[in-house]
Amino acid sequence: MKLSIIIPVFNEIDYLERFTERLIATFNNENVEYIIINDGSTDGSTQWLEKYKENYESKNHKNKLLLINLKKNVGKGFALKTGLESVSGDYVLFQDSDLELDPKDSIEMYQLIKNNSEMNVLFGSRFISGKLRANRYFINEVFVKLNSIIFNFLFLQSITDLHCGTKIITKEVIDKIKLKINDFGFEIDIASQVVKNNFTVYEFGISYFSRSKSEGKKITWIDGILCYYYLFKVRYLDNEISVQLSIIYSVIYMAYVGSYFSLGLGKIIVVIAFSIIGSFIGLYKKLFSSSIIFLFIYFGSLFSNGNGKIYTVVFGFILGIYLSKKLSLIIKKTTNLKFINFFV
Ligand SMILES: Nc1nc2c(ncn2[C@@H]2O[C@H](COP(=O)(O)OP(=O)(O)O)[C@@H](O)[C@H]2O)c(=O)[nH]1
Ligand SMILES: [Mg+2]
Repeated sequence: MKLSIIIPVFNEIDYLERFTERLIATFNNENVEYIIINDGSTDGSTQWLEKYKENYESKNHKNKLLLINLKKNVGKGFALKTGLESVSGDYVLFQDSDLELDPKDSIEMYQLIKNNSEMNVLFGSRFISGKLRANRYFINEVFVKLNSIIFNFLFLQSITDLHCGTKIITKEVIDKIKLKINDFGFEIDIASQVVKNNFTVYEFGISYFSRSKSEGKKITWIDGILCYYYLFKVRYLDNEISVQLSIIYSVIYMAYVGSYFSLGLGKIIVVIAFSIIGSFIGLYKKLFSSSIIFLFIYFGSLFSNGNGKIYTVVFGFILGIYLSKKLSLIIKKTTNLKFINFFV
């Protein structure tokens, strides 16, 4: 078994010495390869790393060290993707180079995933650890938790730390997913792809020692705002056409159904809530199933008047979900026409 460790570096001159020492000491006895992606550093990290590599190679270590110098700074996601192109191990570890996250935790994670063949994806989490932890930033913490909740809501998952840099994934999974986001949205990209491909995300508690901007932290509030676009993108834009169509279709009819309830400001809120429900129906039900649900909502609306209507509509909705599932199963069993998958 071999582990490929991908290490993004951007202007980390203050940490590189301590970081590399700790990393090598930790993984020395394992079969690993180090892939350092230096993403256009301008603070002397480049020269330091080149010298370090020379020195490392002169000592005849059994583990290979690869240094990739990118000319211009593109972003953490791009650097990690570049690193992935050179991977030759069975497992890939993403390891930040800033000592906020400890390589000692990463090797514990590696032992775990190596010894559990059913595990393909192991994410580090700073929130379930019982390990040493020093986070001095209230706002950062709130956003990490909030984004994790939004991600979980959108993908029906239960991940505790969406933005943790430490992750181990088998090469097999890496080969199945296609990463697209170049900046700090990388973590959202990888989590969403893993989940969309039906791999189970395991989590392991790791320690955390936060650093400040003046100590070198690069992530900014702009990255924070971009996260919401990325969350929307990975859930609602990066889908097959059949799913895109059913999302549009069910958002429209659910907004229409919602517009029948209450008045004024209340009405707007109801329409928004119904549209969100519609977007979920679109994600999980294709055009045929979605239409069955719509039909039953319509039937429900015929059976009563005034405020009581909501109950029969909800009943129709639930019945529609149940029957659409049954019907889809029957249709899928009785036919093997390919185009059916587009609708059912
Ligand atoms: N390649 C690359 N790495 C980056 C960039 N920005 C940050 N990093 C690296 O990504 C890791 C995490 O960066 P940091 O600013 O601490 O963000 P956080 O830990 O995600 O909050 C560190 O190892 C940085 O050197 C970038 O633009 N390119
Ligand atoms: Mg960091």
